[in-house]
Amino acid sequence: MKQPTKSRKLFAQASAILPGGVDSPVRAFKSVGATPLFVTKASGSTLEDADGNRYVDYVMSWGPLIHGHAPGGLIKAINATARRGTSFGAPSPLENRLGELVRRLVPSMERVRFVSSGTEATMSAVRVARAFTGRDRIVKFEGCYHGHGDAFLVKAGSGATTLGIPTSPGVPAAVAADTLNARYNDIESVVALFDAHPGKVAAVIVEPIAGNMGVVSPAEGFLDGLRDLCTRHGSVLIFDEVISGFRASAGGAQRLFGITPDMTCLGKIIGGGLPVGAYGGRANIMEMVAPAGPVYQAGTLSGNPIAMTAGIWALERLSPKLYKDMARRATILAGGLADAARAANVPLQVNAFGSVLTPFFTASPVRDYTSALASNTSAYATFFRGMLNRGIYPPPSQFEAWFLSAAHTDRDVKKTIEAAKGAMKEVARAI
Ligand code: KE4
Repeated sequence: MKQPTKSRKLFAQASAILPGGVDSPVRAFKSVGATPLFVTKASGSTLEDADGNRYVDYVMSWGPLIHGHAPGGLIKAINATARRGTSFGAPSPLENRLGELVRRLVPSMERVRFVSSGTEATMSAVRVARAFTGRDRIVKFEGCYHGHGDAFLVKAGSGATTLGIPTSPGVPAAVAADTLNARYNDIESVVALFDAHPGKVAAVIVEPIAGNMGVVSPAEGFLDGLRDLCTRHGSVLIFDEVISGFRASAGGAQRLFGITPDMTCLGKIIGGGLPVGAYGGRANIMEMVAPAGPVYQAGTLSGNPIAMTAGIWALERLSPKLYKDMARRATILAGGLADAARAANVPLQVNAFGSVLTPFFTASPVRDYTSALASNTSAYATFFRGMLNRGIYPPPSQFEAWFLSAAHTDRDVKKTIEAAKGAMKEVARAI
């Protein structure tokens, strides 16, 4: 690999323009002790940086690129739409088309509203749930991340945890007071909150498969328990499927687990790599949203035709074979990482679910935020740098998910496992 000279120069320049030199904190490589690589192009499963180094990519834009980087058909479809106009600020048939696709794949979403990010989707869903129930409190889970809306930046996961600011300054105490944190996979902690705040909980928002403390699967009965509690207390159950939507299955985690939330938030894959988020759910809840109802939410580029085109292209190509192939490769990769750690005598737990996985540098199983936080983040940083030097690009944080795609090959996985054998030896020397 060539020295990242150009990336270093670009980062110095960016740091004088953008706070921390990036437009999203987790990209800054702050927790992995390296200079962020400036990417100039990508194709399939490969990223290329400004210095011409190529990597097998497991960030995949943090999840949207289930079909890989820049598939030919997607580029063609986007070009065709762009030639007819890039943004109308008016309804277009493309929104109907993507809306129909979403409803077919996620039938619980009887009505859908498109926005431009996962954050907009979750913020709006919570506002609607509060209006629908006339209540203010929300229950979320320590270590889950629902975007950067004020209500969610209380013990939040993803970059907030990576940077050690799970509860962000700037969130008014009054707002934080309405956010109640429970423990993931601990239904009793949710019962306790409902008991302590009778008749006050508007919604429970949960990542049905957690991805933002690293990958943590729901324990047996956990999601069913949330469904029962919300039904019993008249609270809205919101599945934040920004990661798991169209990723865990074509119908998301809710189809896989057979649980129907009242509302669902989507992002990432729904835009095929372009900015699209969506929220939706039961018609009688979504009819609250302006202009059908009184709850205001709007967006200049919501339903943007080019973004809709990319989303339609991505969702029309979700097939059983796609999920089977990705899961098979993810299982081989998870096993290879575990074997490499064992051979180097490095404590490692690998959590995997379908096409996502996280190697946690800890000896005990990771089932929630507390056990995830027990991971040795400096070991992860050493591992990350070792993988980068061997042409593999994992997420620059212990508390994120690795994503596979249709573009990842057996050869990619083999190369990654080989690289991990070397990187794990470096970890063993460092810890
Ligand atoms: P965006 O606003 O970043 O599109 O979506 C927010 C969001 C909401 N819900 C879940 C479950 C999410 O994972 C996210 C965003 N995920 C992070 C990565 N874990 C985005 C990467 C970043 O912040 O740069």
